Amino acid sequence: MVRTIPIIVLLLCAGPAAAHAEGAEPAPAPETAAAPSVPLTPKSVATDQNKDGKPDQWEHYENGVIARLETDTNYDGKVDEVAYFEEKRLVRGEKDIDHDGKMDQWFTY
Ligand SMILES: [Ca+2]
Ligand SMILES: [Ca+2]
Repeated sequence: MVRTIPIIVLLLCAGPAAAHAEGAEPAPAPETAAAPSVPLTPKSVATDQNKDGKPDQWEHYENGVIARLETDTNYDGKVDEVAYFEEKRLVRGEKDIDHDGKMDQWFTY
């Protein structure tokens, strides 16, 4: 599942380049002065931090901005740390210290 993400990103990146490469005519000048450059940010990104083939960190984005970061700190497949962001700033967090699946520590920043 993790492995599909880089491929998707790759395809997204390859899109405009490929179109440009096969274009018979030069790229048309932008009709509107400044087309807004929309960052190609996925809704979520899973990362395998300990390289065991299973994701253990998940970044969740809203409107292209990080909103939540979930981490499986003991690599048992369950999220035991969640960090919440507002406008890219860490505002609060939760922690499952004894890894029983229930959060038992809460932080505000
Ligand atoms: Ca892992
Ligand atoms: Ca865990």
